[in-house]
Amino acid sequence: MKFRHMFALFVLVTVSLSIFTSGTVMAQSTLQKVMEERGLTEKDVLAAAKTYVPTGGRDDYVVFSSGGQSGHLIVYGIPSMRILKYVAVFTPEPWQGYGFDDESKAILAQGRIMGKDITYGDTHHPAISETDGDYDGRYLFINDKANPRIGVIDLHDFETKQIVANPFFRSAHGGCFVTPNTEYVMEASQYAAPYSHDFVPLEKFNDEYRGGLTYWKFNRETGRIEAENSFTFEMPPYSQDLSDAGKGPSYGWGFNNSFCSERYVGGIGRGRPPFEAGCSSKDTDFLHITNWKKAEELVAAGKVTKVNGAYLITMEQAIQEELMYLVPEPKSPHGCDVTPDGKFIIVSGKLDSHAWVYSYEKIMQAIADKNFEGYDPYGLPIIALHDALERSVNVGLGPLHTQFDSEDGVCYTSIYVDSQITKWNYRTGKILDTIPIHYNVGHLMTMEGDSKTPDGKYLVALNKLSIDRFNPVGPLHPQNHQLIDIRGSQMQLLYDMPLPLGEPHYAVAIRADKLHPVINYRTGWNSRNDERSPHRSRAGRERTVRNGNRVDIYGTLIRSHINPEIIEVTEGDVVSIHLTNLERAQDEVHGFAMYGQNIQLSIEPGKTASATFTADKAGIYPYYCTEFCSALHLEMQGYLLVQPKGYKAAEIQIEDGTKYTKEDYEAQVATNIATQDVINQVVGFITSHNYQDFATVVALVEDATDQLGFADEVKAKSEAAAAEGDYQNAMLWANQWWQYQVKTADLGLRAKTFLEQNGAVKIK
Ligand code: RUQ
Ligand code: CUA
Repeated sequence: MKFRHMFALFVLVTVSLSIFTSGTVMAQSTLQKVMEERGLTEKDVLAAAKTYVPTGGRDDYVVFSSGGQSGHLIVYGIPSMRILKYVAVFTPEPWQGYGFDDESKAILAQGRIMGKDITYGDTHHPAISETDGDYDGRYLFINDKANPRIGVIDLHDFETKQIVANPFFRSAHGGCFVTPNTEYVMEASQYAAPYSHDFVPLEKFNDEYRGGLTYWKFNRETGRIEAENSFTFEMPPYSQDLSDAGKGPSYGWGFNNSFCSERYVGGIGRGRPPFEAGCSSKDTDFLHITNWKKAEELVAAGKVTKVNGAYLITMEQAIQEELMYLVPEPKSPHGCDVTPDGKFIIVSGKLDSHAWVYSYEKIMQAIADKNFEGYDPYGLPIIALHDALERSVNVGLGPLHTQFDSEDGVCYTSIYVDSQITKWNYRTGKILDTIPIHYNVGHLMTMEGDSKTPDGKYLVALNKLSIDRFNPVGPLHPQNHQLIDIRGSQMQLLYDMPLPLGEPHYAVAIRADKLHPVINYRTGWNSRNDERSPHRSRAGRERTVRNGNRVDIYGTLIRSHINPEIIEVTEGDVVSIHLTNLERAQDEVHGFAMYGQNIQLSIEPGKTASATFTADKAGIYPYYCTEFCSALHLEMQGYLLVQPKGYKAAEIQIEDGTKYTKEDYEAQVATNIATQDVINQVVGFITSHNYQDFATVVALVEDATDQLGFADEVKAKSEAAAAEGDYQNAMLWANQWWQYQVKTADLGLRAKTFLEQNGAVKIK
């Protein structure tokens, strides 16, 4: 700590003022005043300038970070470090309605373990889909270590589409890592357990407990994992740890490090030394090397049998077919990172100070020569360390993970015990730079840093502890992501970002221009499975269908009303409310919350979402829209009336609280006519410009046209009532006519502003 303070002081006094010599004297003095007032150094200001994204600006990279135990995914931008979204994966998330609408409940149900709902996840490693070894921005995968599951997120809308649970494992740490064309998603087990779901005593650990590595088959067309075409390598009960897929020359192979190859079973309570003692007593563990390409051919040829309903390549078969090999790894290793050129695999010795660089070429040579130093207790061939190793490099005490720079050979390793990042060259073994980190760093991430062509530029240290960094908020501190500039020869710390969610183990960063998410859905869309919803409805087609005690309500949402506004059911009915958002305009989301039923939906433009519940208690249940969607958002409301069994409706009519006259009606009509003039002017502006070239505006115009159509319908109703001298209803319908006009004008003005700001040209 002392050293770090001195270092900061040193920088403070030595950095020259030269960077501020340009610009006006005025600006300079203002800047200096702010610096004085806030106690900022020039180094601080430079760091701020490197991370600041001016209002309205966008980030160059988008990060997908594990949300740790929250079971979510955290999305943020670089260099600004602004959080953009949490994507719910394994855990309900109310804002997005995830785990509240029937559609997403079905996704979460895919992740049940032995029939139980698991509503958290211990997420560790997100992976972006790849094409030819580069991030393609289409899909994202993330694992749950505690309950071996994988979530599949489609980046066209940033929603979770699928959860698969591993048929063999009881925990899975070494996922998700994808093969270069996302043929497979790798998931390795961690804590060995019997493959059967039965009780097997610990005494049978060596014989019946197993580790393993699953290659989940991914179908790019459907965007789903195909459990039926996936296969698992049975592995010894060593704790398989992290994985990575070969690329370039090593394409077709996968690599996993491991620890506790001692196969030690602790038991403090039984008087035995704990796991940690027995699991780190040997000098070496094993790097597992698997040939997935050849395994895939065996599966296709029908040579692999299914266990627990899934393909299992037994160790016996792997040995026979020459699919799996081991190489010793020193010192309770961690990390397993294939270099961008696919020629080397870097594993760190967690309990010493070396990173071990294995040569793929040497490994293949040993395999070709059948040059093995022996066999493990299960008969797996072991390649001698000196036959596989390219070099070992002293990078600092407790090295963990390695990421890569755009510059050939340059890489960065997180050093847990020494709390630093070491920049070094895996081709020469030279140490290039180090930077201290606050405090223990786990993973680290460079931009597109585990793809075939890393961008480098920035590095984020994902720190395990954040003592002294932020305003205190109690014993549980936020997590800390530290942004480091790696563009120069020396690394420079720019920014600390507190993350108040879980332990975000790993993150991946993709160039922002590779992501092309949609802004709305086709009307009537089930976003959770990406199909048209059978429960969709359209304007004017809202209806209630009763079948015994089942009631289905097919409703719609549009600024600023929910249709239906009154729902009547009988105590004991099973009620499904299906709501379609009729809007198309960007960000015009409606929510739907109801008293006492644990219902909160998020219905984005075009989406259809459903909520099913039993109306088990008679009573009055207000519901409303939860997004401030328009000036009359608070009026976007309704009542569910749960009537007691045998209830007879009263004969009385609803009496309006306010009475209207002919004069009220005429005044409203005058307002409406004036409003129509404004609309006409806006429409004139839009149609005289090339608005068709702007998808955002086209969507706004479509919504506006809808609203104007509704205005015409109720205008007719208003006039009909007036013709009969019913000024009460004439006035109410005239007011609704005006509401539609206001929404039309609002949409039109948004479209006009957009055109003005985005350089639309006059065409007529
Ligand atoms: S690993 S503890 Cu990613 Cu360093 Cu999970
Ligand atoms: Cu819709 Cu508020």
